[in-house]
Amino acid sequence: MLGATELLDRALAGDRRALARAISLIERGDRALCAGLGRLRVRRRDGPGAPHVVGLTGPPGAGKSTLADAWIAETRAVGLRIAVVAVDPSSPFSGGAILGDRIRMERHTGDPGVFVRSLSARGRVGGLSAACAELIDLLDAAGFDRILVETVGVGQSELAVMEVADTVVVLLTPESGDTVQTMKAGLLEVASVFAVNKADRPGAESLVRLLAQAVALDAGVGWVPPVLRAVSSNGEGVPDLLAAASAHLAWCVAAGRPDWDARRAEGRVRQFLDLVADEARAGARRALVGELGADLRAGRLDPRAATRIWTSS
Ligand SMILES: Nc1nc2c(ncn2[C@@H]2O[C@H](COP(=O)(O)OP(=O)(O)OP(=O)(O)O)[C@@H](O)[C@H]2O)c(=O)[nH]1
Ligand SMILES: [Mg+2]
Repeated sequence: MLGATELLDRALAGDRRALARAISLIERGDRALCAGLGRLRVRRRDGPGAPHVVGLTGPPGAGKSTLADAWIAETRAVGLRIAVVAVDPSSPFSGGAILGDRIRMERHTGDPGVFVRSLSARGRVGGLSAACAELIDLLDAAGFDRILVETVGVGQSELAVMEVADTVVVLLTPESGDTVQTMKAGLLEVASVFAVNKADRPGAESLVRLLAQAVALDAGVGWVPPVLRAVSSNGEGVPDLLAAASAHLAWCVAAGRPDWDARRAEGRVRQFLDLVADEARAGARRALVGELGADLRAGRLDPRAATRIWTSS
């Protein structure tokens, strides 16, 4: 077995199997490997853009993976290297959606400028946002120019993952009208760009209007998210989405990066909290093999009392 340092060296030198293995270790929160990540030359620490990290979020089946596939093609057409991370927030009991993603992006396998990988956080309570931030550091150090992070839904865990992105594309479909009504504030908070996908179906125009109105009402002095339409399955509108994402990045830089810095700051705080949760869980597991565990199992201690004893020890 390779040590963490050698594994990372190989991954950075372009060895894909080493990269895949390193990512598996990140998923498990391997201490030696994650410590090694801290020593990498991560370009993003100096500012946004290299690599440009784009979060792609939206309801199940909105066409995120289809868009990611088209995004890869556009990016390769201009010679840039791109990595796609499909974050799998499902519990180990309900997983499985990822296989479809793999198959969908299969036409790019064999292209050394493309790397596609799913990420789950099995065994890490702190979960996905810390693992995702660590993975992005690794892909950054490995020299990818663009990193696309696909997550399903627009809830708390997805927001956490989105804090690692420079630019967030919220992908909706003509069927998403109700979601937009109920989640309007949350969507506006997270979106850098709105994309109404499946614009080949009826109802796209009215959703575009609804979103445009919501954006206009919310518009302040900062970045105003454009509302675009796309048909990811045939690539229509995809170049405009890439252009809008690049424009958002350029705005972040030109405006003294207020948006970018705020996201990064929240992301760092959340990553810290996640890592503390991981550590606490590991510590508590160790405590279970001793007297505390025996008393808990025998019913001499209730879980809350055991928690008090463990946290004060
Ligand atoms: N008509 C139409 N169908 C589309 C379009 N984009 C994607 N689809 C189809 O929508 C279905 C779901 O697409 P995916 O790309 O898997 O969607 P997803 O958002 O990644 O789904 P999850 O990862 O499961 O949340 C597939 O059958 C696609 O072929 C589009 O622009 N128009
Ligand atoms: Mg998908």
